[in-house]
Amino acid sequence: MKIYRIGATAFVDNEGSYRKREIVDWTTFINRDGLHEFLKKEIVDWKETDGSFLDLNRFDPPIDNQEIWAAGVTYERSKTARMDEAKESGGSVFYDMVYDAERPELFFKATAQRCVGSGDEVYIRKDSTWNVPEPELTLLINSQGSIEGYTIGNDMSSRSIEGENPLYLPQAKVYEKCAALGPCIYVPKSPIPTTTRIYITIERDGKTMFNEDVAISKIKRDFGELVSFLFRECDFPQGVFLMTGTCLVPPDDFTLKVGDKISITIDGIGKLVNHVGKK
Ligand code: DO4
Ligand code: MG
Repeated sequence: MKIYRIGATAFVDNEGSYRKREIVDWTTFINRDGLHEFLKKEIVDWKETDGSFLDLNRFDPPIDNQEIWAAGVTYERSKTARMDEAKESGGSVFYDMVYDAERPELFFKATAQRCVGSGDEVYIRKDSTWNVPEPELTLLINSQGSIEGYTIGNDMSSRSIEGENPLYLPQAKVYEKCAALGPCIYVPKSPIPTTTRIYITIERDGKTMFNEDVAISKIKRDFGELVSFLFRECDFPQGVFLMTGTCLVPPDDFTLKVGDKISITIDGIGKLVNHVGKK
């Protein structure tokens, strides 16, 4: 089942049959144990609709007041890219260490206010010379620490700022429109399969600049392990979204430009599309 949010209305796609209803409190709606089972029963009373809403090219991010966190250096490709970018600053060693350490890298990525949905613009920092999207499978975790759904995340990043000094990570990662989530929350009956693939395409003036894909089985860490570290000393009364890290890194001579189109697809979930805009 997939939940899309358009304004105050939730649309549920239940394997090709569609229902909709106005949702007064999005947090109460998504933050629960057994979201899949709940939805199955709940939507019986919702209004039937057709699938034409899927033709819209904009969806609200499926978030209310949850925090967005991110895991880093969870794939080998992320480790090597960051070791290269931090060579001059002497920061490479930290990426190497964290990849093998027991404690994963977890960082605060965004408030809902800094997050956009599919069809919205994301921004790049004006004080950054090297900017990339990071396509990441994103977990919806409820307040009890249980993974209830999945969405697509874009962890927009400044590689020049991050490379200058690893201590600049919050500035490389957190700024206006630095995160995108969507187009929906995928709520399967069982955990997403490890054969699931993530695909990214970056287009400029209709020309493909970067196109790659990877299976999530390449991840070094278990999702349960990431969640358990995240919940160690933090409570999330409304639930939380956790981006699980990137494995798809454009070549070092590539940087995003205003107008670029970023399309991220994840099997089973759908496609998150954003253009790079300007503040
Ligand atoms: O350590 C820097 C950020 C890592 C990250 O965002 C990722 O691996 O996806
Ligand atoms: Mg990332």
